[in-house]
Amino acid sequence: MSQSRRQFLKTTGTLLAAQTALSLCPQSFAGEESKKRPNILFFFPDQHRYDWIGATPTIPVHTPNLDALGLRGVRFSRAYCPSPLCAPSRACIAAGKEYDHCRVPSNREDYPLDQTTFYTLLRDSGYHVAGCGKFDLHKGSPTWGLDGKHRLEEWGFSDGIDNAGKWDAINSGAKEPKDPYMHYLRQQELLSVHVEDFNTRRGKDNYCNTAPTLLAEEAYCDNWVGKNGLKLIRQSPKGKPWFLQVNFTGPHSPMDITQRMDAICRDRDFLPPNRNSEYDEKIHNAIRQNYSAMIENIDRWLGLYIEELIQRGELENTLIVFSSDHGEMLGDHNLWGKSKPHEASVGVPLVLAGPQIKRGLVSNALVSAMDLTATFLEYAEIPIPQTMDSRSLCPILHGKTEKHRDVLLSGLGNWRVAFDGEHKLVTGYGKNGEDMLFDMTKDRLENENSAAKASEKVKTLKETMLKPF
Ligand SMILES: [Ca+2]
Repeated sequence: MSQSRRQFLKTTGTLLAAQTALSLCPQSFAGEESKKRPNILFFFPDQHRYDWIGATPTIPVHTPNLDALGLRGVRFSRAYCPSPLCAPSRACIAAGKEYDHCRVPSNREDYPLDQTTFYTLLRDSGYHVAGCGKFDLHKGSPTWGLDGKHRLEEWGFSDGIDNAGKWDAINSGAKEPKDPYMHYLRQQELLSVHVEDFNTRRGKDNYCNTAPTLLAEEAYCDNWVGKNGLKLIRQSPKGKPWFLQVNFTGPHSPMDITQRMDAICRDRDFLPPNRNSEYDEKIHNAIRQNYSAMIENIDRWLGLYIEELIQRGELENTLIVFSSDHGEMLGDHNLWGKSKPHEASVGVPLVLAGPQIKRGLVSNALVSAMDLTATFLEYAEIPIPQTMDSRSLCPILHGKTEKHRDVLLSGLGNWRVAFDGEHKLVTGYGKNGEDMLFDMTKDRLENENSAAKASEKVKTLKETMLKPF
């Protein structure tokens, strides 16, 4: 028999075997088919506000790898988180549900395990589901284990390393490490160096401490997280598509950066925050330099991961996603951190590139980071459960439509946001909880409350809000 004939029979045999396996498997995920489904790489930094990306001309933060990802794919200019706080935001994405449906109203609750996560759905369908960095799905009763594997299986992961966020690591493990990062620092004899450094960054003015940490480059948390993620990709089993979520702990406060990062961020001048009366411009500029340095370090890791995908020959068949759990006020309106209904707090960066995705598209559709859940499921060829609020971004990503949601919702505690693309209504916020309405077509900085002048609009937007669960 000729070589080509033998080859042909071998191939046909393999195909027939695969077809038989597929016909026996109702979901068509078994055998050869699973190889075709894309890998998914989800970069998920903590507290990265929507406008701090290279594409914003007025902010001198340099994110060449994220910019390049946007040119290879779609960048959303109006992406929002479902709730601007760690645990609720991450839970909403895990569940594919709006804040009022997700049953994680604050950082005090654990993720309810009777509510399926998309991680579980991916794993059950044959994906190797991995994650590293801070997961924050168990903020109510955190337990990581020194190997970071305590809760991973029940959330739906196949592998991973769950570490504490910046302050949880210190508050839980300053004396006796409780999570894998502090455990690593102790092994390196750097635990006290890190604890002492963070003790200088406490209190109301903690953002003002912009001095670099004494930790070596490789011991800095986000670099340790980045390395863990690469390891997880390399450990993924052959023949299965993989999913990896990299939950960086930065650019969350405090403003700790390494000496390398310090050396490259001091030459840039930022505009001061909007309506801030707290510190002088020099202090604001230094804070902003550190924030930009943390973002740029994560962008550097994005470049290293893309390099890894190229080396593995997997770039074309990997869906790459970059977003964040919420933003950072960074001094706007005299506010810092998150938990607020303002754009800087609820707005997040969102860039996707990968199979079938349009190249170089900037979409101004209203989208929620919670819509990633259905997007991941659609890429994995898994039916989207009807109980989910998440709506796949694929129609926009594949150039089939320009519109997504009529109204975008977000909320936390007593306040709620409903935004129709022109007007943004905030209810229940602040001491008096009075309605606030902003015309986002000309006031994205939210300086003028026009609720009193537009009662009809307020009423219409109120009707779109959900009843709490
Ligand atoms: Ca967070």
